[in-house]
Amino acid sequence: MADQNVYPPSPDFVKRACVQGMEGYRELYQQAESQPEQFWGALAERELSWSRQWSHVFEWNPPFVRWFVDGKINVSYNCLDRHLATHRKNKVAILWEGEPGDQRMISYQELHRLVCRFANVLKNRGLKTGDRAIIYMGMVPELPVAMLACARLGITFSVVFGGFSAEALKARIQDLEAQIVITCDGAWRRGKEVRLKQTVDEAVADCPTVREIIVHKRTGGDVPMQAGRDFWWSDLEAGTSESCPAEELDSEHPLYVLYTSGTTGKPKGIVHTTGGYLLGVHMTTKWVFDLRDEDTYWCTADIGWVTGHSYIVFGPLSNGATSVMYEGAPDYPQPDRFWRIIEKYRINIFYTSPTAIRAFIRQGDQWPNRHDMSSLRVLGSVGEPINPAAWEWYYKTIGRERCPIVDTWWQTETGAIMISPLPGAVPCKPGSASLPLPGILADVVDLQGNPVGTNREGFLIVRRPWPSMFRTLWKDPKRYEEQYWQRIEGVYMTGDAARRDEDGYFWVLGRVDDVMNVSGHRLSTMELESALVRHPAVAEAAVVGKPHEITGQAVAAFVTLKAGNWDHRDLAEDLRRWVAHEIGSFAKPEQIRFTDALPKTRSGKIMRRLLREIVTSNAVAGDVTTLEDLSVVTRLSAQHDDES
Ligand code: 7RM
Repeated sequence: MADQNVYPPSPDFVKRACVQGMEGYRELYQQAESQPEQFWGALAERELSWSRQWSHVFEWNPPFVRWFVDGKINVSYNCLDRHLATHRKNKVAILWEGEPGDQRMISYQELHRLVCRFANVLKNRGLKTGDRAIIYMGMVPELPVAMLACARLGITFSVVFGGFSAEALKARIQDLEAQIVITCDGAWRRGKEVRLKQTVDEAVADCPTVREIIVHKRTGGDVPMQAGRDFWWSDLEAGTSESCPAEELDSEHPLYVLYTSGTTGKPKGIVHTTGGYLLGVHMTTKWVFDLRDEDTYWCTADIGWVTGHSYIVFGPLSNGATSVMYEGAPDYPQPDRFWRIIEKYRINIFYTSPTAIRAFIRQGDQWPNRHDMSSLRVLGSVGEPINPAAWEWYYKTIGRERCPIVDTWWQTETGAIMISPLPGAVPCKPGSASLPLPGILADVVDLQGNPVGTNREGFLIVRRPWPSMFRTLWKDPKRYEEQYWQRIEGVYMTGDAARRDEDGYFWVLGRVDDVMNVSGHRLSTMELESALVRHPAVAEAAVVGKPHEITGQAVAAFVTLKAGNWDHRDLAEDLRRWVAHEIGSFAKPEQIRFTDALPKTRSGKIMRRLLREIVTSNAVAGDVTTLEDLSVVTRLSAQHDDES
């Protein structure tokens, strides 16, 4: 710890920054803490366009909160219409590059037109405020167009990541009781077509609420269209009006639901609403990325995850930024695709994940070194803790020691960035997300809610509601209350462990529950285990995260089999395919070990902690006194890695 590097912003950077120096940061933080109503009220008034003023800034009936009570606002209006009366009307809003190399530069005027026309399509199909849409598309501009069109009308949407299988898609459509699915024929990934419409067809077979499917043509692949149910986007759009007034929506109208893994097999529908969410993503985009009007900004996330919602679509567009969107894989056709994009469009702000960074490190410095990336000014990281070695590489090899790195800690639930350096204010320490943003009263506590001491490990919590926080779980307010607000009375429990150092910096250590993080995708052990035991050969399964150089964690599965004559090698392959089918390919176990028993406590709980030790070090050093049968562990530790 003692010889740890600290990187303060350069004096030049500070001079031009939106929040300047530690004094600037402290002043904002102090205002937000001591007078939250005035602080957020003034920002909402200055930064957003409302069609009706609110009566109260917030109303806190723990654990439920409402922000900008009685206010009326529209997210699509704030991301589009209000820029049309400014110098931004012909500015590029979405700068898109397809995987095959095609390009589109869509100005704010043009994006507004596309959104209005598609909103009219939805209206013509009979959809209205309060209805629900599922969006299952690849990374094409029509994806944000669909989101903004829904937002314009108050149709609550849920974007489902294109990597999810038909089963996973079906569960989300059913839970949301969606009337419509918006999709593409396919998407390009590493030169191959991912057939999205085919997956939708499989999924909707069991979804009686779905009346229609709208299909945007991206790949031109062969897709069967069911008459009366399936429609091409372009056919419906032909001849529709370019004008569509934005609905004046209640500040608490549900904007979207995003499903995320919890500790049970059933994914949770995180509900985000309108006014507070927009203010949160708007302000954090400005503060954290130090966004300037002339910047070209690129967040490499997929819009299927919250990072894409908040920091490709709503945060940047609300600020009138140029947001870059790339369709395909980072290593296609070669490992320098990202660096080519940075050079070609002179990207100024680049926001990616530790998983991606670790993959780049492995490919070698020759790939970034052959590109001119001097346009870069701010680098960002999100999704997992970034290990100091990867941080240093990112700083030197990508930022050429000129760019602050904002290590942004937040969650699907928090809606917006919570803990991160402000690049012109807070000195960076590699591996630490540093200090909480204004209005975020974060702390590290024990189970009684008492702060633990300096450098002590504890639960990361937040004491006060903030504008962009989720409001509830879709159709499950009870689970919302129990899971997030009652474990430690009266505070928001993040589910992460953390410690604070002598400077008050937060070091996030990872999840305290049984949730894994593979390539920045959240996966619950329960979800994976329930998928595995649905396979006819499997008796029991236990899944743990195994540290992985590139993806952070990889899925390791321990499986006991039903009686029968199984060929382990074939079966392991079959189980991987099975998981890909049940959840998605990203969830495939890297390692499957067959065993005759799982280590369990006397009360029958699988001791995943021991399995974690086994996959990490092939030995068990921790406490085994609650174990029912010690020989199980001895046998498992003696097995080799590839013994499947
Ligand atoms: C944005 C996002 C949330 C979980 C969170 C953490 C982990 C995310 C960081 C991080 C350490 C970071 N939403 N996490 N960012 N851990 N440092 N900068 O990732 O809902 O999908 O995941 O991800 O465990 O609780 S998420």
